[in-house]
Amino acid sequence: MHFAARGHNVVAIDNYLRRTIAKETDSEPLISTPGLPERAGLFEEKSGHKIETKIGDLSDPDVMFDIVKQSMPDAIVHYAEQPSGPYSMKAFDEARRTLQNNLDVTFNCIWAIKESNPDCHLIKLGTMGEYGTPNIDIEEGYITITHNGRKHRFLFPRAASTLYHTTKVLDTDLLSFYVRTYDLRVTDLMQGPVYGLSTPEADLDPRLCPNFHYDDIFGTVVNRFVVQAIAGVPLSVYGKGGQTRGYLNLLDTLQCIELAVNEPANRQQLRILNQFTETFSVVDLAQQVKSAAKQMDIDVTIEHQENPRKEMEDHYYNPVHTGLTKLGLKPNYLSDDVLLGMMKRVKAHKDNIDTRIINPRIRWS
Ligand code: USQ
Repeated sequence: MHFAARGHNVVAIDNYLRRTIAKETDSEPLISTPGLPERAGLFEEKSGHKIETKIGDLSDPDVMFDIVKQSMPDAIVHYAEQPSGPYSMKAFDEARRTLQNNLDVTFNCIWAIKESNPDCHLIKLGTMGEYGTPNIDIEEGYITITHNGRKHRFLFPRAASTLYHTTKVLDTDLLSFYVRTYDLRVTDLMQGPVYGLSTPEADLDPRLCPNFHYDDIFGTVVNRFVVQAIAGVPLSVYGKGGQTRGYLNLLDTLQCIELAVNEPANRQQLRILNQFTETFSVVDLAQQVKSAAKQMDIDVTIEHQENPRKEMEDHYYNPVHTGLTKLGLKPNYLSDDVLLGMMKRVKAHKDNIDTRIINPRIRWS
């Protein structure tokens, strides 16, 4: 919708994998939305902008090759991955589905571009979680190492903490290999946890709302805390809450993708951009949600729960994020006003909140 509203010709393809998993795991979003063709129709009615839609599974090479050949895009935004860390840690079937889907789609996409549209710029959604939480500054994709008196530039070391994040590490290696070998144009966006449910296009009609999850499987922590505040349940800080991540507003996600599309990567090297606007710890986030909720006369409690994940709860975290700023990113930071806006919107759908899907149902061990 963001690109169509800016005059681009957009083709969107989906196989409803996330929707299917959400149904299978009782993790329905707060606001239910119609399928892709219905949403595109609604958007056209409201805005006058057309989006062509297709339902198909891009992990099937025929589907991928056909759509790339038919539409010959200038850019492909690849969002077609199973995006939940907890889901990928559930059991063998979920792990296998995540690994196969994510790597197959990336692999097919690379080959479709290489074979039929080598000028196409691929924008691949990676994750800041690829880097993990090392005890040194995190660079933007690459690091120069001096060893025995000689220097070389390498991909920054990766150490993910879920299988899902590990599939993105593997994607990065695949992309790096194919860019080096076949001179493709690829940008890998290392995105942090996203929050928000409002964009100018999505706000045209409630049925155009982005997927807003608050469950333990698909819900990211800011969205979860906002819903927990409205539902009157304690904010679920996992462990000590010193886990620090780089966050960004949904509006900034859209800006970043647009900036990447408008200035394509060159062919010599995989372009890696760290995509977040600010860092904070889970405890600091919980405090901010608590104080914003007070302005709505909601008294929030914060509860440190046993951490279902295996991750550092107290660590150094200093990632570089200058690439997107240089391309023109204007951040929308997490202010009390942003939180209040989210809370008001969630409050209007309070009756939909199912408190049974808030507590962690999946543990790493
Ligand atoms: N956390 C809590 N309480 C909660 C939920 C989460 O303390 O109720 C903590 C987690 O333990 C973690 C941090 O908050 O330390 C962030 O968790 P999250 O669930 O918001 O994000 P994560 O699982 O890391 O994954 C999300 C998206 C994923 C994306 C990633 C970016 O689901 O698709 O890749 O954010 S990043 O985290 O930078 O890798």
